[in-house]
Amino acid sequence: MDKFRLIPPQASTSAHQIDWLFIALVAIMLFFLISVFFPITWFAIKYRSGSDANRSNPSHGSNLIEISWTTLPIVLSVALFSWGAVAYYHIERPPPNALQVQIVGKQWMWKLQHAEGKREINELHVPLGQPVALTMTSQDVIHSFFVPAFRVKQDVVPGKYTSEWFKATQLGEYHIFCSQYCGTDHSGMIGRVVVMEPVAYQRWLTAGEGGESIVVSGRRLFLDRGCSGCHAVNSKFHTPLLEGLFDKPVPLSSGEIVKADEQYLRDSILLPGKQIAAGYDNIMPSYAGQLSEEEIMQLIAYLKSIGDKTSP
Ligand code: HEC
Ligand SMILES: [Cu+2]
Repeated sequence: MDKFRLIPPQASTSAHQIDWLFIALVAIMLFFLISVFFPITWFAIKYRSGSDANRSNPSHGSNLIEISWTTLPIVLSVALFSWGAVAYYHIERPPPNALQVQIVGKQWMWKLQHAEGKREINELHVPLGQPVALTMTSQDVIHSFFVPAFRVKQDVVPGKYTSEWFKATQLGEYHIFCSQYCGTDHSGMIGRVVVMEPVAYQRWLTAGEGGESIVVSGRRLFLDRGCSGCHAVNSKFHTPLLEGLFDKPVPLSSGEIVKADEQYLRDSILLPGKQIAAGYDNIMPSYAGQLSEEEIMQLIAYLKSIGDKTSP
């Protein structure tokens, strides 16, 4: 890891894709750099003031040149756009069977929790050859989760969930950087990804103080923080049931219809007055400042887990 190299190791499925795109961009740029700057230099010398170059019969335009320098860049840029769009589509959409890891960035460390409950700081253990999806947020300023060897980099923004995913293809340890300047110790906000054999990963995951899974922690919070008292069939308040809610369309009192994604659930808990479910009163208290980012993620994981059940 300490020797000098131009390109980081290619340790994930998207690494080759990104590198080829990058190499193609550099090659095209070099081609145009050479084909423009060599002639400029050559003509500047040939037609310098006082030289006896032949200046009779200057060119007054050429359709061939006009057409080709219009169409060639169009074809090239559309091709590059399509290539980039395909790569982006691939990078932005985790496969459905991906392992879930929750990440909270803060000045100046990464706090991570695996779905099974295992927690880590500045380290991320993952199994070889399995897709891993990260859901990330920040509890203070904007950070960015960057693993050069996997070619993934994504801003981590307070008040918002962002995600990225990768599938590691090589055993080993790789750098994690924060790639968004975030204050005094930004440069110390580094860590490592450890790619393990799946069997070793399972052993690691279940070793030591296992703790409870994220969904179980979320369920405990749901009971302890009084959510369950209101959001129940026999509640004394008129409240929506949360079973079957996740990923479904929700009609709002404003007439809008939004999808109950993670961001919607988050806002419902912290800013209940922002989007009111149609047919209900704005009586839900805000939990802003009362739950840590980790706890909010756990609650959401719980709401997602009961989200599969069909609506009552
Ligand atoms: C005082 C009763 C009360 C408590 C306590 C309460 N809620 Fe609510 N909640 C409501 C009501 C009423 C609504 C519907 C109005 C609205 O959208 O704000 C609602 C809406 C929601 C929604 C959006 C539901 C939808 O169908 O769009 C979510 C998600 C939610 N609550 C989660 C929670 C969680 C998680 C907790 C605990 C941290 C909690 N609530 C605590 C009363 C409550
Ligand atoms: Cu940072």
